[in-house]
Amino acid sequence: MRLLVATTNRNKLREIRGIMADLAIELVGLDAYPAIAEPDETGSTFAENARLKAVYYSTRTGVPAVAEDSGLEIDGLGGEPGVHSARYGGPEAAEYPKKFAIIYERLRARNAGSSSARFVCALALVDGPGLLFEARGTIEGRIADAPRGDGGFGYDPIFYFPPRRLTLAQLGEDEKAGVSHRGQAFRRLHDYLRVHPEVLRP
Ligand code: ITT
Repeated sequence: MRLLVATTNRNKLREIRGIMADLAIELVGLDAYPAIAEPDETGSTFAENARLKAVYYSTRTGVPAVAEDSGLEIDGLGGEPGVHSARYGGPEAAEYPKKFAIIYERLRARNAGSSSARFVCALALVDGPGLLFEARGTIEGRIADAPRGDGGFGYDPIFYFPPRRLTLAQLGEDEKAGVSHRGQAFRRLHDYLRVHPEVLRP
């Protein structure tokens, strides 16, 4: 059984492979389909974008696909960067330290200091245009007073997780997956596929 993990983000792919490792499913990455251009993520919610990406890749490859859309919601910034997390700050802020600087500056301007925040992950499993399964995961925390840690990726260094008194970038990969938004959503998919393997056509 094959399942296309439809993400261009290598860090996500590594985390997802770790979570799904014990299932007898061949997980194929998008590097197997280099000719397919990325879709525009035009949805206004994480769930819409996850569905859009999964259907886009599954209909072009003929393989069942799972896609996820994720991001950081900062309450002190009205939920920003949200669905715009990957491109927050525009092309001049392609590097994450620049995105962090923008966030700290905007939080200071609003006197919002160490705002509460959460990571959200929505995933969609599809076969062609047909939706098979959806799941969502969230992790609650705060914006750290300064970036810390060099594990993980993206916004992990500025996401302080109170139960561990560390940022997500200071947790090991397995430890992060055990508590993270993506870990929660993909464990739900894992449990669904363990019970319903027949939805992935051989
Ligand atoms: P695909 O759309 O191809 O999956 P992408 O990186 O563009 O890859 P998204 O549009 O879902 O993915 O953007 C998610 C962004 O949210 C990601 O690039 C990070 O900036 C942030 N993000 C999501 N999960 C994260 C995590 O676990 N740790 C840190 N940052 C995360």
